[in-house]
Amino acid sequence: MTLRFSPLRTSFAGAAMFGMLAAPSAVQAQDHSDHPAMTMSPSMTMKPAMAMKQASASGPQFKAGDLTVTAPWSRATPKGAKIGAGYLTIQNNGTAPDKLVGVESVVAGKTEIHEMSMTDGVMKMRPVTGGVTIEPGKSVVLGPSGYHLMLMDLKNPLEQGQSFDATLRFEKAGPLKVTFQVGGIGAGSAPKH
Ligand SMILES: [Cu+2]
Repeated sequence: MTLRFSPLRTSFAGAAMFGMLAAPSAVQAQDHSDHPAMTMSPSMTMKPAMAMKQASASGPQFKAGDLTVTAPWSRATPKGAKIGAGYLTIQNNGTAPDKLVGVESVVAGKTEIHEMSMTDGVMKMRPVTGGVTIEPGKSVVLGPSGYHLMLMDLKNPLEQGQSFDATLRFEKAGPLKVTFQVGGIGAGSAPKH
């Protein structure tokens, strides 16, 4: 099995228009060398062992039941932009799978769970149907190259240094209120604290 996904060689046609282009993989690898660089996506050709590697995320933590959500973050948006994205890591410390099924935030009129995937060599994003499963004992990273929360109909631009609240909805663990920290427009990972 080969690893065909290469952020450096990817045409970010879909991503660029949403201001999600600047995700220098070198920076990400440096800051998150202990993380998988991207999340599981059925359409990516990846070794399962690599994709399921345990993440040891650092940053603010929010807990609901067996789930721990670490370091929710976002990027500043250009003036007039109506779309932003939310990233975080979800760890399932329980013995049963759970699912992220939805998210709401006061900053956005509409919010969806999206995933980035390669289609014919082009990076595209699409809404996730049926939620994102977090297997017991595993982590799922929502990041610039994989699953992410799409914040649509932004009421105001997201500004660097700002934080905002959102509620994540899990199938079993229920609602969980978290706070997102907004990094720079080109941030490749969560702002440092
Ligand atoms: Cu998206």
